Amino acid sequence: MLNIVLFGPPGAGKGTQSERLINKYGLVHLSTGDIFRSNIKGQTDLGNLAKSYMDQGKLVPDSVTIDLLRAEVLKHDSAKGFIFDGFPRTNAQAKALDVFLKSMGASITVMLSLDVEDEELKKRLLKRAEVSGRADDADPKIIDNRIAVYHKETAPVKSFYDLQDKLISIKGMGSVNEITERLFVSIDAL
Ligand code: B4P
Repeated sequence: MLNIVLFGPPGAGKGTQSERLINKYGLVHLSTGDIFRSNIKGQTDLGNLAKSYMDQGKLVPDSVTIDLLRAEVLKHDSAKGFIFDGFPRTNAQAKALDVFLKSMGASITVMLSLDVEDEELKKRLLKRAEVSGRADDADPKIIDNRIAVYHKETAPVKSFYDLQDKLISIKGMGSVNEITERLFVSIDAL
């Protein structure tokens, strides 16, 4: 199995690049952000809970997110592999994912971490707000909070994979095509 953690700050291009990777490598794309947004749209209990955190730029609690992710993986028992987009976002999520994959006789192959400067992230998210209707993209203060939460709670997850020799940092500045090419080169060299 090829199991990729596509990692990076909010607006780094995880969702954008995931679309291209699934086409080339035939992987199942699991985006916790997308799953939360579809629950918000359907006004489910999970959606209402997630919205109360996402609208403030906070992370949804680990207990909820980990259970959700496990359930999604189990829906795809014949998958060639997964792209985990936006998960894990905390060390607790990373540990839980390792334990869960091990129970299935699998593991993470690589973490591809997109490095993008904070000012560029803010520009991208404000631009997306013009079309996305996402409350968490529209307010510069909430964007600042998402970036601060990333540096404090999420960036440490890189060390978790670095210690396992699975971290590859990718320059996430430049055109979408240039970044896709860098990702393809790294994956093809695995
Ligand atoms: P996510 O849905 O994961 O999304 P994201 O961080 O906003 O963005 P992503 O990196 O995917 O950006 P994209 O490609 O779209 O998270 C949203 C929220 O959900 C979190 O804040 C949190 O509250 C919650 N959540 C999700 N997972 C969680 C977890 N595991 N635990 C707890 N909470 C969780 O790119 C952004 C924009 O930039 C797009 O408009 C795109 O077109 C543009 N763009 C991309 N690449 C570009 C490039 N190279 N140049 C110019 N623009 C580019």
